[in-house]
Order: sequence, then C-alpha cells, then structure tokens
Amino acid sequence: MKDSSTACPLDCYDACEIIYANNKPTPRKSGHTQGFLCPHLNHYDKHKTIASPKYNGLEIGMDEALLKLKEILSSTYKSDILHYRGNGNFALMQEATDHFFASFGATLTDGTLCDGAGEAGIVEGRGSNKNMTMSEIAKADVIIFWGRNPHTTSSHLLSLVKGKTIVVIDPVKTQIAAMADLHIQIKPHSDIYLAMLLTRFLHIDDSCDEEYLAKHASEFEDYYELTQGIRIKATLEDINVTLGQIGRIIEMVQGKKVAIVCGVGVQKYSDGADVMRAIDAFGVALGLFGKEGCGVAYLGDSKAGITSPFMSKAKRVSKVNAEFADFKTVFIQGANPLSQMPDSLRVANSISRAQNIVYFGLYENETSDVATLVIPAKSFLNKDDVRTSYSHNAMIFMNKQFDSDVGISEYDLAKFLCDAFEIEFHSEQHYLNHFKSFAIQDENNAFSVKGREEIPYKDGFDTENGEFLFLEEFEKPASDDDNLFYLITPKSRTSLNSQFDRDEFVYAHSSLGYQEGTFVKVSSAAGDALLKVKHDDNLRNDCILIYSGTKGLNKLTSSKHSLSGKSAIFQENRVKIIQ
Ligand SMILES: Nc1nc2c(c(=O)[nH]1)N[C@H]1C(S)=C(S)[C@@H](COP(=O)(O)OP(=O)(O)OC[C@H]3O[C@@H](n4cnc5c(=O)[nH]c(N)nc54)[C@H](O)[C@@H]3O)O[C@H]1N2
Ligand SMILES: Nc1nc2c(c(=O)[nH]1)N[C@H]1C(S)=C(S)[C@@H](COP(=O)(O)OP(=O)(O)OC[C@H]3O[C@@H](n4cnc5c(=O)[nH]c(N)nc54)[C@H](O)[C@@H]3O)O[C@H]1N2
Ligand SMILES: [Mo]
Repeated sequence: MKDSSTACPLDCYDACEIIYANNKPTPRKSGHTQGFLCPHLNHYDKHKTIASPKYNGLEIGMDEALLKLKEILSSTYKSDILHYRGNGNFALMQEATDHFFASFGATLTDGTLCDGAGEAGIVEGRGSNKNMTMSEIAKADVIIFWGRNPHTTSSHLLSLVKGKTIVVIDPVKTQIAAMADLHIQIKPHSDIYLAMLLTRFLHIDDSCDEEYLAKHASEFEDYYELTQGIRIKATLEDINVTLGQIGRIIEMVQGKKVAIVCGVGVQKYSDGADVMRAIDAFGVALGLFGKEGCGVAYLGDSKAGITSPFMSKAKRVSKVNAEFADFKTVFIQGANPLSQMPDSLRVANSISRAQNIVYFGLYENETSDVATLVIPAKSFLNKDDVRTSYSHNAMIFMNKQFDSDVGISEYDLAKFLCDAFEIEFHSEQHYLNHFKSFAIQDENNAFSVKGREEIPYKDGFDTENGEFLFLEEFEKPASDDDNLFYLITPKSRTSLNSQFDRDEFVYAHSSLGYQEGTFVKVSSAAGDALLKVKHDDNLRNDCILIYSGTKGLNKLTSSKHSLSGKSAIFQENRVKIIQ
C-alpha cells in the first residue's frame, strides 16, 4: 500500500509533516505540525507549474529537452559550466545534480543569500552552530523574538509560546510585537548596541550567571570592558531604546527559563556575524546554554549529523555575486537569481552575456523568462525524498504520492546526465537509504536525526578550549546619511521568497505623506525600483519596507558580502523615494 505521508518541501523553519488525503496536503495532527498548514500548502495546487519543457520559447518533449541539455553540455568546456542551485526545495535529493556537475568538472556555488552571516557569528563564539529546537523553546518561560517574525515565517511556534512572557525586538510592529509584553521598536542595524548594553547592565546589576561564566566563558570581564566603550545616553537615544526598557528586560529574565529566538532580520548586514555573536554573548551572560528550555535559537544546520553521498568537490563561486558572464552555460536549479540575488541589474546584465541559460524549476519567473532551455521539475508530491529542518531535529521521509507525466525529478535528471557522460551513479533507493540511515525512530514512531542533542552545549562549547569566545572588537555600524530611509526586506505571508503570490508594494508610514496607490521611484546606490505605495503605520518613519519576492526589490540591494560568512547583506542599502 502507498504510504500517504510526506513533508512540505519549502525552505522554512517548520518543515511540516503532511498526509496526502482527498487529493490534497493535510497536516499531521501530532508532532511539530500540530494539525495545521500554512497558506502556501493549503493553496499549493492553485499555483500553475510549468507544464512542458521549452527550447527558445517553443514547447518540446522531455526526451528532446534532455538531448538538448546533453548537446549544450557536450559543446561547452567543462570549466565554462556553472551549476547554480537555490533554495526552492529544501529536501536532500536536490543535491543529486551536484553529483553530476561536480563529477563532470563544472563550477558550483558557495556563500549564501540567507543566514550565513549570523551563522558565522555563532560559530565564532560557540565553535559550532547547534540549534535550540522548537520543542525546547516550548519549555521556556520568557521568549525574546529578536529579528524574527513567527506569524509569517514560523507559525508553528505560535501555539508553543502561549502564556509565556514575550519580548520583541524588531523595527516593525509585527503581529507578535503587538501581542508582546514588551516591544522594542529598535532602529534597524543597531542590535549590536542593544545586545552589548543588555550584557553590560546585567553585569552592573549583578545578575550575570557568575558560576556559569567562570566555567564556560572566563574572558567575560574583557568583553564587559568592550561594552563599556559604548556611550550609554547618546547610543540609547540614537537607537531609540530607553534605560527603562533595558531594565524591564533584565527584570523579566531574572531567574527564568529564557529562549532568545533570532531570525535572519538581525544579520542582513555586513557585520551580521558580530550582531549574532553579541546576542549570543547576552545569552552566555545569562547562562542560557546547556539548560532545559533555555538558549539562543537561530537557523541551525539542517544537515548537521548527515554526510552527503554525492560528489561535492568542485570549484565554487559565490551565490551572492556569481559572475554568470564568466560561463558559457549556466544551469539554474530551484532558484530565481534574477529576483532573489542582490543587485538585479548586475545579475541581468551578467546573465544576458552567458550563452546558454538552462532553468530547472517548477514555476515561471524572471529567470525562466530569460532561459534558452526550460526543464520543468516534478512537484514534491510526484517524487521520493527525505528532509530535515533548521529548527527541529525531525527527519521526514517524503513518499511519492502519485505519478505525473509532467517534469522530471532531480534524481532522474542527474541519472540521465551521469549515464550520458559515463559518471558512476547509484540507484535512487541507494541514496534515499543513505539519508534514511541517519534517522533514529522514537517511541511515537517519528524519526529524528541520530546524534543531535536536544539540549546542546551541556558540557561547554565546541571551541578549542571549550569556552565561549566573546567579540574582542567591533566595527560601529556606519551611520550613513540620515536623510535616507532604511530599507527593510522581510518575508511575506503570501509568498515563499519568489514562489507563490508575490507582493508588489513599497510600504511607508502614513505620516511621511506618500499617497497610497501612487507609484514612486525607490532609489539606492545600486539602482531604482518603481513601486506602488501602501501605508503601514507599524513601521518607523525612518524605514520603508518591501517584502522579499517583490519584483524589482533587489535592484536596490548591493552584491557586497558580509564581513564573515559569505552572505548577502540585503538591508545595508539606504534609499530615497522620488515622487
Ligand atoms: N511566509 C514565508 N515564510 C518563510 C519565508 C517566506 O518567504 N515567506 N522564507 C523562509 C526563509 S528562506 C527564511 S530565511 C526564513 C526567515 O524568517 P525570519 O527570520 O522571520 O525572516 P524575516 O522576515 O526576513 O525577518 C524577521 C524580522 O526581522 C526584522 N528586522 C529587519 N531588520 C531588523 C534589524 O535591523 N533588527 C531587528 N532586531 N530586526 C530586524 C523584520 O522586520 C522582520 O520582522 O523564513 C522562512 N519562512
Ligand atoms: N531583498 C531580499 N532578497 C532576498 C531575501 C530577503 O529577505 N530580502 N531573502 C533571501 C533568502 S533568505 C533566500 S533563502 C533566497 C531564496 O531565493 P531562491 O533560492 O531563488 O528561492 P525562491 O525564490 O523560493 O525560488 C526558487 C525557485 O525554485 C523552484 N523550485 C521549487 N521547487 C522545486 C523543486 O522541487 N525542484 C526544482 N528543480 N525547482 C524547484 C521554483 O520554480 C522557484 O521559482 O532569497 C534571498 N533574497
Ligand atoms: Mo532564507
């Protein structure tokens, strides 16, 4: 009998467990999915997928498309081929194509458009990035949402936070901020100051966990000295935080189980690593690591504890600023770089100079529009896979629900190419079994990744000396031109980055006087975007907001890397509005 269980494939904290029933995805009742799905999955079949391969805009059959692909690759020097794979589907078999391209001698990517700066900061401090899971967050008394918007991006956390004390640190009055006990509507890109001042006042208040610090973070006094370099009054005024608010946070966390739940919002900046490390340091001063219901949650490594069965050794260029024009053939999979990479004008120009663009995806978008060869992928319902999450330790087997004539799976495409170019490749079951061998079954018949600790850092940190390594210096975030707006680019409720229903507005506080419904030109050093205005009085009046996935947004962003972590820095771009 067919196994009706699978998982949502999307790049999201929640990684929901699904039962396919009555021809639609329905949520698993027990476990972290808690009987509900988000709008993306509830309306999954509403979104029109690509039905047929295309070559130069004309529909062709799949066999023909594969032969075209073989022809294109045969006529390109291996060193002139780039494989650019994004986050459209988060399951592990997406990597099957890496095996072909790496073995073939093509170039792959490194770097990240997502969480890399924050992760780098975590690794610098703790020696590894082991996450606080959703089930541990559920045990906390106090939750500090720091640059994270759970109503939109991780709605399965919400029922777990009921009845807890909630603090939100976000320049936007998000839904969670509106219901929080305390919302600090901080100026963007100033969290490092708040984190350091919180630590400083915790120490002044004699409220640090001294015993913990002596054991696991003996350099704390030096860090405390670093925090003393910050001028209190001027800084607090500048970042719009009051001493009263700092006092309240310290009061709220006293003697409590505290979870600091961070998102990517704090680290879309060049110094994103330092920001995360300063937030971690506050967690360390409170002694939050290695204890039940306590810790700092971020995006963990979803592949921790799992080795890849695929070839991955390859020359790599960065996902953030890949120069497509350096390649003759670019194979793009599960990504929409023309929308989601920073500096879209540069990307468009660069892509237009590569001779063959092959797009392998589910949906039409800016990138499929410019592709010479479009190959439709199979939906997650039509292929077997396995997935893990960056917010919990479950491993979920994704069973194929029904056959479809449309598209090709990543495995089948990689198999075709490996056969065509005589590269060794095992059966699909071999690879699925490889991934499944890292799973361990619990008493409720659910699987999780073997060896992952529910409460990491119990015996100290994974640094060389086992201690937390504090920041020893930090760059003050540049206070650029105050006449320009901060550009905030969070995630939208109706889209998953550029998939599904994409937003199309620029949001501004009504007091700024831009008329709703009129088009304005938003302009940065990188370029301009013409967008319709909508008011949002949950914003500060020094910020404008454009959701990730909005067409034109990344014309405004720069393709510089973060200082650590090889990450994009989508929010370090001040903008003006021209009416
Ligand atoms: N519906 C939906 N869900 C998604 C996604 C989606 O596109 N749509 N994307 C998925 C992906 S790829 C990811 S990486 C995750 C990300 O999930 P989140 O981490 O929640 O991501 P964001 O919405 O980008 O940012 C979170 C919050 O950071 C705030 N913020 C912005 N700048 C600052 C700042 O300088 N300081 C502080 N303190 N806060 C700031 C924003 O206002 C926002 O409320 O979500 C995943 N889930
Ligand atoms: N300004 C700004 N830019 C951002 C962000 C931001 O917050 N602000 N967020 C960044 C972040 S965190 C991320 S993760 C990136 C995401 O950016 P991308 O990695 O480009 O992801 P998506 O926009 O989701 O587009 C993925 C494409 O994958 C394809 N796809 C979906 N499922 C499958 C499948 O099963 N197989 C194949 N072959 N293809 C599939 C779909 O056709 C879809 O169009 O965007 C980044 N860009
Ligand atoms: Mo992301």
